[in-house]
Amino acid sequence: MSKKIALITGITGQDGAYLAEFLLAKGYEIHGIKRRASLFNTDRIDHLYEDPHQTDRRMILHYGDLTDATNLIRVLQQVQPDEVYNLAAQSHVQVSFETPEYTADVDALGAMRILEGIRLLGLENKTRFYQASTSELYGKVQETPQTEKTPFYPRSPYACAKLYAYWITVNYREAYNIYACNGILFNHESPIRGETFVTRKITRALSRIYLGLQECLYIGNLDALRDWGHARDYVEMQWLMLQQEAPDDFVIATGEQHSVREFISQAAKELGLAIQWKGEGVNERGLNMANGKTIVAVDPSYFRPTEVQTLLGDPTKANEKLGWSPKTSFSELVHEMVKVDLEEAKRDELVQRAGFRVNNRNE
Ligand code: NDP
Ligand code: GDR
Repeated sequence: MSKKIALITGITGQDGAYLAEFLLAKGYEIHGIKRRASLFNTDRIDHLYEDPHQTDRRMILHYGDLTDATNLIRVLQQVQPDEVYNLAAQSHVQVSFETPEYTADVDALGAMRILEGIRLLGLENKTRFYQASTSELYGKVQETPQTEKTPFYPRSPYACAKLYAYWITVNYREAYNIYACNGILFNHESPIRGETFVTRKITRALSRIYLGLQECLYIGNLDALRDWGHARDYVEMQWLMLQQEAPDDFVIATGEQHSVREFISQAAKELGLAIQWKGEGVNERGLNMANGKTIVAVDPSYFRPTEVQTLLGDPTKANEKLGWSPKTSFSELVHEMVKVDLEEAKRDELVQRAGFRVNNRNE
């Protein structure tokens, strides 16, 4: 049997990198869409990189953008993929309040452009489509825990855009018989999570505080509750969803919930730091119990105009129909993230001691 071909949008992101690794190990030929940037932007997949001058490559990158329909159609036509994983997005909820139009263009219309490309090229019976849907769709939650049947109530421009993408995926499945699925994924993290999402921000900052490279972690809503899993476990599900007899939509979650405050305390524990919480609301602080210094402080600039206060997924359907269950526990996830960020911080400390500048961004 000839090898399967997958096209991954968002291959340079967290999930794209894990999925690329996963599909290569399965013997796929993979194609990824990367954006033109003024610097190299392929850090997360550089270990998979194959020299473009080499013949017989199994990983090929194409320049492109989800806002550019002609580009997407040309790439689809050239690649003729068996599977498309649409992971590309302006994926930051808070940033979406500042860039609502762009977020809608990429996250909502981007999905439609790919589906329409599949249709225009007559690939409806060949190409299977995965849409990276999100627990943010539940927003102001109507039911706990959330299942595939829980009503949506988006609370950000990001979630509103993803709502369109969710329904256009369902619509193209029903209208044109395309094998198209939504994975409604709850938050998933890893050592290669973007540095401005809360988990990575915490593990990175606390590691740097531990080594004296940073004084304080400035944080937003400490009470937000999330169902955090590991990205490595979740990409397996993205693939599994495209291997079934019929397309369907699935919630992917751990079924366990923790607050941002708990995440901080757990990460601090990993570093041997004990945190004492003092004060309330915007005045709440986390003190290092060893020396009484404030190492965590609330900064209201991280509050969102409309917040998603609580999310908890029920992955029963994925478990029963796909035999999937998450492998990594909350404490293992935090452990792995802290371990890698501590190594990075140690490297930065050496570089700084040798008189060179390091990236001290703290946002
Ligand atoms: P990342 O932010 O790490 O990656 C996003 C990817 O999309 C990057 O490769 C980025 O490229 C690319 N991208 C952004 N804008 C465009 C554009 N206009 N055209 C083409 N590519 C673009 O996200 P994750 O890997 O964490 O998430 C993957 C997908 O899953 C996203 O759609 C996200 O919304 C969704 N999701 C994520 C969850 C999570 O907890 N991680 C949970 C539920 C859904 P570049 O590297 O150049 O910036
Ligand atoms: P989220 O992830 O918005 O759930 O979207 P994020 O890590 O940004 O926020 C989680 C919760 O933590 C609170 N929070 C902070 N968040 C950030 N980024 N920075 C802070 O300083 C901070 N302090 C508190 C937030 O208010 C929020 O309640 C992620 C993205 O990956 C989406 O693309 C994806 O769809 C969803 O997860 C599921």
